[in-house]
Amino acid sequence: MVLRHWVKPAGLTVALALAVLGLIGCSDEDRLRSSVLLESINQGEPILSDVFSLGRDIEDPRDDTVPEDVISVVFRNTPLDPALAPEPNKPFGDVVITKYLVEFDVPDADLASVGGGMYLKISTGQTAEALIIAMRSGPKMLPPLVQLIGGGGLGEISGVANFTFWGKELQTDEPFVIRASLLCNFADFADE
Ligand SMILES: [Ca+2]
Ligand SMILES: [Ca+2]
Repeated sequence: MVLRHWVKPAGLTVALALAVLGLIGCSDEDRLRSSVLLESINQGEPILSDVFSLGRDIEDPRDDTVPEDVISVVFRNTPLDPALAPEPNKPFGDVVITKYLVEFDVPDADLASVGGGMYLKISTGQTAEALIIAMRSGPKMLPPLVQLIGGGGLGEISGVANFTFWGKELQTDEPFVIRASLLCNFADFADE
């Protein structure tokens, strides 16, 4: 029975090479009905996390902020068995991403993870994009990131952001997990 073998927890994994565009791997058990891939994350670019922004008016301190980092994630839902040929919005093969977590691996910095619920439906054969918060402002107000403020982009701290997305197939509730990693550079990057 196809439904029984649709997907297994952690059966689908995706990894992005650090700072390398695109997909480098994904497990594909041929008995699975659909393959859910993280097609791109932050357009394949490292996250450039500005620890302080002068805002729209660089002269006026009243709109200065410690910004959150919001990035784009694009998932693709591909039917693995062409004979099955499920169609969008038909009973089978649609998936939904329901939760995500970002954990940071940054030398000499213990940065709080970020995550929460989300709802992104990806119909079979389709792609779908969501914007997620990859980094909150709070950790930027604490050492060591706060010490980068005013550095003019010279001081920089680099690490890795590890993403986990949890999802399920809508009709069967079969769960899956997708993981990816991306370089993340923190600095007081120049403001326009
Ligand atoms: Ca300003
Ligand atoms: Ca800045």
